Amino acid sequence: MKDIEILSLGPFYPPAFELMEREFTVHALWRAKDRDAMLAEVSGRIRGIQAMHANKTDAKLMDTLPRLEIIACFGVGVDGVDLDAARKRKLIVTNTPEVLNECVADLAMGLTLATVRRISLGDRFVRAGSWLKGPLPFTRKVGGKTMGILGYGRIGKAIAKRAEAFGMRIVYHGRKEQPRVAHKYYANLTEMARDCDVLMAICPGGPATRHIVNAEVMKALGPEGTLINVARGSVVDEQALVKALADGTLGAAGLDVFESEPNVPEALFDMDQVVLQPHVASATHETRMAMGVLTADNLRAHFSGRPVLTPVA
Ligand code: NAP
Ligand code: 8YV
Repeated sequence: MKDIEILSLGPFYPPAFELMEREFTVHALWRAKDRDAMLAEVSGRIRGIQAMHANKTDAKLMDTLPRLEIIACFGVGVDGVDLDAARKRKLIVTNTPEVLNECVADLAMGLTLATVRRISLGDRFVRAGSWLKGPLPFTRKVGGKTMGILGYGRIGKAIAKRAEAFGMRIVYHGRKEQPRVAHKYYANLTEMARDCDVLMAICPGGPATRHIVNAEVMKALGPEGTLINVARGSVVDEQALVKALADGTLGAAGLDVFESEPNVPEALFDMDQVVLQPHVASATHETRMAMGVLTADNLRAHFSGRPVLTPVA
């Protein structure tokens, strides 16, 4: 397949990336000293794009690549791709669903425990020698509490399984009630936030969910409530979040994603009720390898004339 030329917009797990590079002729835009010069040189030959979620794959880029057939995303979230523009140009878009469910759910549950039980604070407390002066203040129990899942999809369901094993009750919100799901459904996110202790955001990013977790939702979650965001930074109004945490309107937050990654509001750094992660929910060797292999499998399938494995509808 070396005659097939692929434009890579962002690097993914190196061992998997090398496999893709061995198979196709890959032009890595992120390695180029002069990106415009590289694009001008290769644009007429590019038949596939490989993109990360943070790479903007818009109509303008699509129009500079006249032979483009497929956009293969490394990641399940495709909020970086202008899907309408891709559809209009009859481009195939693929992502990497399912293979990351377990690791993302592990981190989501880990963040829940770390935030509610103040595990990072306890670690800092011991290291600073503060234990010698007295005990850490009590925290809250996780079991018996309600987790409201915003986005009860593939990953949301894997999180629910874990939370139930910790004795939590599950409720969920999405655009529609799901058939054959026993958990209570809320059509209104604020109402669900009012009734739950932990609000777990794991829906897609993009314009439809931008700031869906706003000041009103945080107020409804309340001073004893915890927000966990493993979805996208855009899903949460970050300014409102900082304010709600600072004035105690919202109790605590565990965050893997941010509005302007890798920039994180500095106001969060000094807050003991906050646990921060650098967008690593899927970042294990095993899962990143599986995501990379699936990205390349989709490209291979398409260029062999077979249907891609995981098309984005
Ligand atoms: P999925 O199976 O498609 O599930 C998405 C869920 O979100 C569905 O239950 C859907 O329900 C709900 N949803 C969609 N649009 C919504 C809206 N406008 N308002 C409310 N709910 C909405 O996707 P998934 O594989 O679980 O992945 C979910 C997202 O997790 C990804 O898109 C990505 O942004 C994020 N993610 C983050 C990481 C990380 O590293 N932190 C890793 C992987 C994924 P309805 O259709 O009923 O609305
Ligand atoms: C990755 C993710 O960090 O799959 C997603 O949607 O957010 C993560 O698994 C990201 O896709 C890397 O581009």
